[in-house]
Amino acid sequence: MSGWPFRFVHASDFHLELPLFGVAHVPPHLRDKFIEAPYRAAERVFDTVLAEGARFLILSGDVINAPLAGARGVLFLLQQFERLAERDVAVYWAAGRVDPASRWPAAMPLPPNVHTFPTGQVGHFVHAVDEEISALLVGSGRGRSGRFDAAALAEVESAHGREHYSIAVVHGAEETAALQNSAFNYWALGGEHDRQTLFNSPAIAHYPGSPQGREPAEVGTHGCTVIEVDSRGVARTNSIATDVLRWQAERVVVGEDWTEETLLKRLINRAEHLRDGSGGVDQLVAWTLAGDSPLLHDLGDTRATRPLVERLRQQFGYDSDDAKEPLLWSLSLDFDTSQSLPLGWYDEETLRGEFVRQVQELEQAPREPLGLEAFLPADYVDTSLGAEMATPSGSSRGQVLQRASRLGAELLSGDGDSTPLPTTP
Ligand SMILES: [Mn+2]
Repeated sequence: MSGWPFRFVHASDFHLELPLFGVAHVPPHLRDKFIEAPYRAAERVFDTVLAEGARFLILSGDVINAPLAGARGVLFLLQQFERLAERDVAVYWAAGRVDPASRWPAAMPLPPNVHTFPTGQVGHFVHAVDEEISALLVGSGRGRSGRFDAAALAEVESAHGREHYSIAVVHGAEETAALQNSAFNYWALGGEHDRQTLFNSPAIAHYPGSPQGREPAEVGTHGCTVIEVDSRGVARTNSIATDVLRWQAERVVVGEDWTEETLLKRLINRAEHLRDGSGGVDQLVAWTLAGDSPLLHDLGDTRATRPLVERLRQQFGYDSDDAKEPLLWSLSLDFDTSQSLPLGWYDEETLRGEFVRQVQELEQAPREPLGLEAFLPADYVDTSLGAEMATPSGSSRGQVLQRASRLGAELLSGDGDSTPLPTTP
């Protein structure tokens, strides 16, 4: 086919308006990074486009909430688009949740190499280089429902014959079967912040994820995807890491005979391993201790693990003068809270029994308010923190209750109680 082979880059969910979040305390030496990381990661996406000699860049939505990001974000994108224009590289952009065209400032028109898909209807572009046709791009901005119309996209695709490598550009979700049944060669999807491939042969449906993980749950490498289409029209995808701060969740199973020293040694080993395997990227690590070990019972609650966290921070969390190693900042060291309490406790006629039964009732009634906002100083009640405490979102509500259950049961067990807190699932 004429114009083949060629390469393009697929990215989404830059969310330039959103710094890193979700931790109680950001150490001063990492504050700038928390704010700058989304911009630096996005810039690396554009670097990748140029370095890979890609013909075009696909943006599958949630690139920027312009009013929130302000002039800086808008100017940043215009500059990056300009870099691509200088090398004759096009951009195809389908809006997501936060970046409908109406939010882009009218006084700052997009350069002519940037093509946006309409919202509420399907649009298409044919990407041609030197009069050689390489790709047909069909897409639409995200509608109110958050679902896109795979059939409407497929209709436009089939109207343009088979001589193109055909790409659907959309933000949101649809039944995988509906995507599989269409004739598109590549579904360029957006809206998932972690990378995900729905299927990859013979056609491909792929979410590249955000170039930068934003919160503790977005663990692991984040980046963009390079797609290489060969002369037969067969594509190969290659993930390129662009993140500059990487969230990690590390689970350590504590051995039965471990002492605190053994634990520290293992944590240090694991931290070294993580650091050496990060490819130079700084990392933020939430540690979880699990297992059936008396040591976990001795440690009791998270207060006892603070010296361990301090030790890890001292050793891995700061720049040293001599070595140029990436940083590894330990956010927390927690116990695995998914482990259940002994069933017998739920039947006891004791304060502890009463307490765990109450927590259980709250767990079984997810709409029941927890009333935690009552513990906040008055000034905070009307803030976002107050709102989150009044109605914590799904998973954090469960976590709060599990922790409360464990900590409360532990405190109510007292020193004289010989029943150790269970540590196995
Ligand atoms: Mn998003």
